[in-house]
Amino acid sequence: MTTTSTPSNDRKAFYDAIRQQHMTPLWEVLHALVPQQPATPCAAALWKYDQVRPYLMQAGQLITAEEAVRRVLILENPALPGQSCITQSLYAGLQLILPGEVAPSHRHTQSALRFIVEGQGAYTAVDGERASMRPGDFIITPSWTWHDHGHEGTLEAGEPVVWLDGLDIPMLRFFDAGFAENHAQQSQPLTRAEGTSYQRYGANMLPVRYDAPFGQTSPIFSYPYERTRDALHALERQAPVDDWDGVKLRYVNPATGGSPMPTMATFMQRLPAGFSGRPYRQTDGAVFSVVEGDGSVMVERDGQQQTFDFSARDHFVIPSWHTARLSSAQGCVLFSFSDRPVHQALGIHKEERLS
Ligand code: 1HN
Repeated sequence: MTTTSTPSNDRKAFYDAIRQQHMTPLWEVLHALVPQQPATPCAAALWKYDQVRPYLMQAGQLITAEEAVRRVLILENPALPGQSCITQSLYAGLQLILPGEVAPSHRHTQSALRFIVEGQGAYTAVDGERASMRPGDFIITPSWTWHDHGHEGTLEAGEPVVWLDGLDIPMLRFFDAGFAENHAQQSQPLTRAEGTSYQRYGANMLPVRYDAPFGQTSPIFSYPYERTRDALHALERQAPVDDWDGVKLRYVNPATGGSPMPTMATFMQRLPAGFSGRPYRQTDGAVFSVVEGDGSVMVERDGQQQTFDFSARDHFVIPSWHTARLSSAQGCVLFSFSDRPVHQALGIHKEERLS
């Protein structure tokens, strides 16, 4: 933490004396503790998929999913090395599963989201029900639910499957509220047919005696891309396009209208061809996965400006209170997630739409 001035020798002697009592003077750190505006240590960053993918495949040669438990390359914020986080509150990583593999069953209090980046043939099982993974699908692992992943393809005919993991790990670490345990079996027993949850909760209807199987978390744990994509494309043709966001929808917990998980909000947006967005900033740092098409994002803070050109399967992070401006010549679709529900629950969320 920076101090505003260099303390005199008698003050320094005083600070040394009170340090023995585990005390420290507030006036040396007050400005840093209560900044005039968010002063995140995070940096904006971009991971190009064509540079990342060869390393993921190399990881596939070096270690099995079973040995690794989860074969993931963490997307570490370049300004926070060694902290396993992409923002101060969020974790992100790219996970690989190969044909025939199983990532063993476990559960933890951290909530997780999966956003499928490439490949066919893999599934995740959550609380006794499987969900097949297809590119663009958004899948949830609610807090404290058993989950394992697998790939049903064969080595000859199967393809690698890669997804983005987003977890609230840094938040649970901050609150010292993390618990975890392993399942006795590699793959948990299945108790429901695939699709049961979607039929129960995903048809704009709910069971008459709604039972909130995952507490505050959405009872739908797989949101297939096809429906989202159709909605975005139809809205682009039929409805006004927002000058900042293009066509942007948020995923919901159908039982509450709130975010799918208590700690993380998720979004999908379409930037039409020729879109040149206006600048905005928000307190919730956001992680993006590029689903289709290409574009660019201009990110600025304290007069420092960077432009990232992105294409399908690239990932980028826009930290808190960085001004962002999205554009796309050919059109694109972007998935994103952030810690917005926590800001909103605390009454501290702030957003500015600039001109
Ligand atoms: C985890 O359980 C998964 O289930 C992925 O796929 C990433 C990172 C840290 C802790 C648990 C998964 C994780 C994780």
